[in-house]
Amino acid sequence: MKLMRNTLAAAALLGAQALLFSMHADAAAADQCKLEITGNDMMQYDKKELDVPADCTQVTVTLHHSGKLPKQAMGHNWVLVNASDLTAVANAGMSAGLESDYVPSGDKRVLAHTKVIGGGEKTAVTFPTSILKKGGSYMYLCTFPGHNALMRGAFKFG
Ligand SMILES: [Cu+2]
Repeated sequence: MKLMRNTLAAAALLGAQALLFSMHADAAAADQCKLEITGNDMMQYDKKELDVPADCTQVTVTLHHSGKLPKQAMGHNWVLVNASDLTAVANAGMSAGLESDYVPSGDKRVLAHTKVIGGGEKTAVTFPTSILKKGGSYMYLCTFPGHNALMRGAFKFG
């Protein structure tokens, strides 16, 4: 019994150390690994490119909607894809509908995505950079029907 208690205590201690270590590691480049982008009522993102440094282990993208229109009329999301998949994902998203955030469920071409938001709202997505290749050619887009023609940009990692 005593042995088991000691083992548990040691495991808890190791866990705490691992947590502290990972918090510290994340803090090192935290700011550059957290990106912000805003969509508006004019069907535009405020950025044409997002850059993530190679030493980020994970990325958080926060999407803001600075407009006033509801998500049924001018909803925006943020969807990350390989550049070559952009049109296919935009088309598949259109069929998926608003209830699925215009993202086909289980679609492997979708690397990361937020939900759809309307004016005045914000949302975020966090994903590991282990799904990305350094120097790979990625793009982000809004998959609300018709928006990707204007709402797209380059996503660079490393
Ligand atoms: Cu949009």
